[in-house]
Amino acid sequence: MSLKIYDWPTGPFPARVRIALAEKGLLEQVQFERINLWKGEHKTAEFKAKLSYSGTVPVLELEDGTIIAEVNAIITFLDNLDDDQSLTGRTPAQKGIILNMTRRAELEVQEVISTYFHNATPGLGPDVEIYQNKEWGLYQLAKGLRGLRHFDELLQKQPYVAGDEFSMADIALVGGMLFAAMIDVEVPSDLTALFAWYKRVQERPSVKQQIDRGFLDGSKL
Ligand SMILES: N[C@@H](CCC(=O)N[C@@H](CS)C(=O)NCC(=O)O)C(=O)O
Repeated sequence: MSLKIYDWPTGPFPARVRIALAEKGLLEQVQFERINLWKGEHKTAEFKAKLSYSGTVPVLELEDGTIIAEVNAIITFLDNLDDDQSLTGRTPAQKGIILNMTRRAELEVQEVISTYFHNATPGLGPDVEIYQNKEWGLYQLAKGLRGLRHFDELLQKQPYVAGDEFSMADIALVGGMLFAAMIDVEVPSDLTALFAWYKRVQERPSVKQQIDRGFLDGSKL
């Protein structure tokens, strides 16, 4: 099987798909094609028509030309290629809880930090950021910090974001931590359960590889 991913190598959203690929032993089967976000290649009419109407990466293309965009959709596809749905849940209840907690990690952490980046910082530059609202961006940053505190409280009671096992929900929270690091959002040091969890998930080669990759191209973005 050969898979193609339209990618931004330093991006915290594509990093989540790389973690899932490594978990499923599929990293070597993927060809990555770089989309230059600084040049707005993800906002062209062609990209939106062929790959993702939302104008974001990553996007997966299968051998037969089938397109799957959105991190959770891509991870769900990858997790269903074998008989062990280790990332998205093996029982109906696990599937529900994992999706619930994955969306929570996105809505309360990664996506709001991303909104802060695109609205209250120069983001991807004036050619790409055609509308910015600094006040909204700062409001979202505060929400993201509250979200991290919520996950710290949750992780005082359970080892992983969706319960006893590592899952797609942990990958989503790692995405939030990576985004925070990339744009220098400081995670409060008193969130000790969150940091203990971050250390624990880095015992997995899939996660450690992504953190050790650091930020490519010599710059953070
Ligand atoms: N909801 C999307 C979000 C993806 C996303 O925001 N990706 C970033 C790359 S790390 C992006 O394409 N940003 C460009 C932009 O928002 O202009 C998903 O889960 O795939």
